[in-house]
Amino acid sequence: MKISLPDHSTMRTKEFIYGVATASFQVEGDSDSRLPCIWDTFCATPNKIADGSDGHQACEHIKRWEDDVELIDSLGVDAYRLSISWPRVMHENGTLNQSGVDFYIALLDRLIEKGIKPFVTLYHWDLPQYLEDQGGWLNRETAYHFRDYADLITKALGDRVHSYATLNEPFCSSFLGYEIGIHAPGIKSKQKGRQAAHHLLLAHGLAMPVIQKNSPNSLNGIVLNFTPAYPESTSEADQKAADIANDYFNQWYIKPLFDAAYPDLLNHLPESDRPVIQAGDLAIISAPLDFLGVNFYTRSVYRAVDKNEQSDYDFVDVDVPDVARTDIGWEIYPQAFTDLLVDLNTRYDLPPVYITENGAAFDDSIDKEDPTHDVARIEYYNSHLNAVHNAIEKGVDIKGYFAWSLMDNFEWAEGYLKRFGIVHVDYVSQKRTIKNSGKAYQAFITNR
Ligand code: IFM
Repeated sequence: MKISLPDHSTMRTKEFIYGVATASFQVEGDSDSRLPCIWDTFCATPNKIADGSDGHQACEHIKRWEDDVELIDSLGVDAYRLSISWPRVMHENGTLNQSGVDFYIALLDRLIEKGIKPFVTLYHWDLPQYLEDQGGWLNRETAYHFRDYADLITKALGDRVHSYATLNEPFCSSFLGYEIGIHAPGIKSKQKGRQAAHHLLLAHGLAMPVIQKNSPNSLNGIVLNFTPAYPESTSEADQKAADIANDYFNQWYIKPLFDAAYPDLLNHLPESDRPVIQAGDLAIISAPLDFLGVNFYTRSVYRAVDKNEQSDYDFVDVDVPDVARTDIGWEIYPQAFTDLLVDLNTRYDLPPVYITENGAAFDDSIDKEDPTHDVARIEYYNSHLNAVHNAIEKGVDIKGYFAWSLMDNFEWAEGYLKRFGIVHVDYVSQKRTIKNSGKAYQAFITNR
């Protein structure tokens, strides 16, 4: 099994950027040398993480980063997407923690030496705990703290960064963290979920001009995740349910960026669930972007709520039977990737798009003899890269693709049980072994 695209595909040229991605909390470990963050607290709370694990050790990337850069280089990729740990580079008094900054400077310098373009995300969910203690993303002030952190860190990193993303997946930070509480900080409230989303987007909008000023030569933008919503049937009611879910989970995060407005759905929410939005906020949020990062994994299917049914929302998430799924239970449906990209391109005046995450969890340990035999993951990459190719053929300006993830790592509420890596990590010895999917990706990239 190998990865292949049609001969004429622009994704087979050197202009198209291929990379691998990770995030600070998921790989770094060495939590003693930084401030505590909301995920340390969440992991320390009983029954929040499937295997009761935490990020104290993770992949020991802080200790092993030099070997990890060699590993990245050996894959032949053009770029590496990483995130900066806010609690590692900032002190509580709002000044930079130079030893944390020095770690990233050394890492970025080594990547550049190897000809690997650094794509840096400034916030991949590890909010310093002291800010959560002041209300976290429910406190408007956190958006201003983010702007100040973005200002200091982008100045400190100089011209080393090829691309900055302000946030990774504000949907996850707000909906999973503050609305249904399955991610840190574990709060459950519809109003708070929407409020956190608004303050995250505000943080992004406040930081954008600062980053553009400090780092005018990098590509600066944001990374959003999308789970396209499909109706269970062709009925009008199911279509409406899917449209509402789409507005609630997807358009909510992108429409303010490009249209300076939330979906109309905002006005249909009960007053008590609506976020507080100040005059001028949407103008800040809709600051121009150099690129949009799109993360895609799966789709969802919805139906209308039955008359006699109790439901928290105006749609019901349908568990489609008998479909191919990854180990995390997500349906494998690459057509939704093409549909999504074409739909976004139709709805909005998009800047160049980078696929900043795509990949799959599979239980590689099923083959205990050789966990690197991950044919299903190669199939996933092949079908999804072809889905991206199809979107380009339909006119979407897509410039790059990042596999999630470089290596197995801490998969949030799933702990270390779900493996997304194209490199296997033995968490006891910390040995890294390139899986067959990593070899297939490497062969595909080097044969361009
Ligand atoms: O591991 C995560 C990543 O941190 C953000 N996007 C989705 C991935 C898989 O769940």
